[in-house]
Amino acid sequence: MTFCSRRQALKGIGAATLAAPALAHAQAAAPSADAPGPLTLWYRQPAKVWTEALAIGNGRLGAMVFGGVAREQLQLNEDTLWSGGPYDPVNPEALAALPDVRALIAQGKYAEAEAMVNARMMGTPVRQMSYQTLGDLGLDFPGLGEVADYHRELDLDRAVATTRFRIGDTIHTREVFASPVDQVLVVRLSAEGSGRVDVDVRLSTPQKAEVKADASGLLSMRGRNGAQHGVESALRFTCLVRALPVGGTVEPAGDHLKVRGAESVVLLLAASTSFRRYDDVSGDPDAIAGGHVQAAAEKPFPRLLDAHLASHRALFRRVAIDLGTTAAARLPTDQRVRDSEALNDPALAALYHQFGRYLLICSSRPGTQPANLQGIWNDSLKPSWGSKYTININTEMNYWPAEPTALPELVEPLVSLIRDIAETGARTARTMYGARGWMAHHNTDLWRATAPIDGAQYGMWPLGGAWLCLHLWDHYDYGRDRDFLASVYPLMKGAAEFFLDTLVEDPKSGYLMTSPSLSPENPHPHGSSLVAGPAMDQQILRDLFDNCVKAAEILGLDPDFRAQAAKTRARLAPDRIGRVGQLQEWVEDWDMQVPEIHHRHVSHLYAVYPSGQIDMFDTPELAAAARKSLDIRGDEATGWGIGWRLNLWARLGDAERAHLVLRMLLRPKCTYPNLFDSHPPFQIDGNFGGTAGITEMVLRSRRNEIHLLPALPGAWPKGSVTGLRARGAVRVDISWSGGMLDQAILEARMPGPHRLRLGKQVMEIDLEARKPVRVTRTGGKLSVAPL
Ligand code: FUC
Repeated sequence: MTFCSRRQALKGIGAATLAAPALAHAQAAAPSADAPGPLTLWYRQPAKVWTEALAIGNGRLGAMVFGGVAREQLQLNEDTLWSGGPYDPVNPEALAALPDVRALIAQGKYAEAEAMVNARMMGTPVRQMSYQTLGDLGLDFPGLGEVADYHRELDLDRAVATTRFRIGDTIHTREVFASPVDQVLVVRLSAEGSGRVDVDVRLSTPQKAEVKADASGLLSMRGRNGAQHGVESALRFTCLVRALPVGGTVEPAGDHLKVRGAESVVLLLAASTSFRRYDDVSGDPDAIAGGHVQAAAEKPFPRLLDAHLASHRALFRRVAIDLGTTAAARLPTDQRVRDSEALNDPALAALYHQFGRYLLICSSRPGTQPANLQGIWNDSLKPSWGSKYTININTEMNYWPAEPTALPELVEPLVSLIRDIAETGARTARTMYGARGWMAHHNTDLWRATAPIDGAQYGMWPLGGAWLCLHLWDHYDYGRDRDFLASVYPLMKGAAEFFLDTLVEDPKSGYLMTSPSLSPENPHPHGSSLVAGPAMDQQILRDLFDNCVKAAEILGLDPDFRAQAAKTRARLAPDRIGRVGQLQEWVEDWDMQVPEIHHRHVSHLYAVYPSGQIDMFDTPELAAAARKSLDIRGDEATGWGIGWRLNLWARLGDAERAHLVLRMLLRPKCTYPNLFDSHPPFQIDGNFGGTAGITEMVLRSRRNEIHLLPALPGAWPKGSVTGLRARGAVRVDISWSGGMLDQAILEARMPGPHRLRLGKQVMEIDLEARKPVRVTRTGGKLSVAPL
């Protein structure tokens, strides 16, 4: 059952009968026998604030659905509506300053180096553009009577938000979805009983725009984006709404549409901007939005819904997860979050896992923009951190769940972004550093800006593009599509070439190092963040050079470059263990003297996760040092910081600590009633980090090793997961009980050798293509047999 049936609604899901305005003080939530299934977020009152509203999206169009009764609000987004227009922020003065900055760093004059970077190397402007709201669809329902049996929900399996309530003998149902097939938001308002749907349909926006309803019954909002930080406005946008009533009338009323006396009405909303590429804003938003509305209007509602469901489920249903169910699962979602520290609610972790997958499906589909700091959901013109792409952790974290939770297609927008910044970043590499290849600093935006921003202590970090390249390799490694690898290899090579040209030799050790750089965004004890060769840089570069060498070998290309990459990799500084046994964040052993010992970033632990360079089995001393560093840093952090810690504890094999940290992530401090991750305010990376971390607790895939149940906590004694992916194109299903493996099914798309690990047992196996095997424990021993 996906939402309460009509009969249940009439019986009364909630006990109280409430006048619409009184809904804000909804009844206390008791467990409900009629609670929807495990993949549904549900509530007994409308959203009062944005972080209670429910997110829908088709990758490009997004809406936050409030579920109001007399006034429904859908806050709208279109993923290319950002401020500004094409611009190049690279500061041509930077190249001349570079040797001086490097010299100051080499002399340990970090504060002076930072001042010089701020004065001579930062981007112009020193900020990037912001992702912005499109506005709101407002639905006013005049003359509604007393409301009973209110229920609203978001069914993750259908990607439909539904609000349902009774007035007298009439059940009012409002369904909203964002179709990835028809590129429209679809709203169906219906009344079953003697009542009818009367609604005034409005569009509004804080952008500069004009709204009007024409004689044909089309409501339109046309406007321009705003200028920001001296970058002029260059985008036009159009949002259109057509109302299609059954058994009623629709007529224009100046700036809105009036629907009266309908049994039901379908609203189709389309939106577009003139954005085509980061350097091309010549699109025709009227033609695009008009085309979408017109095409959708020719299809009856069931056809629109069926196409939407099929497209969504083709992705969403690839993975199922069951971590156990307790009575808490029958509570409304807001109460489960509110009481999560007291409740034993493993099903909330499973719901959170699937919610992350849902959010990725809704915010990143082939052809759309990648999921930004808020996915696609943002109600502001000036969101925190511009709701852009912070590539010193946040954008990468967004995509951590994509490969292991079987959503590889959704990485396409990130790959496209990397292609774009390889172009803009080639200019930055040349102009700022006099180097070949391409690079990006710690942020980018719709216009693919790659210069350092925000101030030296955050922005002077040249590894943003290099880290993103890990996702190119991982996409290949999980799927083993050689053509894909061939298509992205030039991007990886270009990223590596930049460092071949810019690494400097440390006069003391002879190691090659990045300079200037920093360990994001952690100030060290010498009055600055700037340094040469922080640990994370070396770790990212080891991955980049290794992956370039492997890719070139697979593709049979570039023997000279391969040799040079391998030689350079060997000259990078190794990871070091410091005086309290911690993994050093910098070349110097400064970790215990930093101003912020509990800093939210854990950059030097990149080597543990997402990379696998440091590992309990292959490098136990370094893994112990990483553990020490994580302990020193502490588990408390902002949402994404906790999300990263969750993955790290799982990788380090500490199931109970990982579970503790997951519970911290699910607290109201980090999770809003609508399950959005709090920074605060909202930042989506923690959601994705949470999904990746829960996955990491049950399946670990590193090199050719498949580690079953690597960090299974006592709180999840029985459960199952199906459809996960391991490296080497392997599908993995696992079920367990009493905290022990019952069975795992492995099915590879490519033949290949794998190492299977469960507890202390290790087994080498060869998987044949499309010949699934069953893994069991018999007499305490692993055994593998054809299925
Ligand atoms: C990084 C983090 C901040 C925030 C921002 C968007 O700079 O340090 O906490 O998440 O990105």
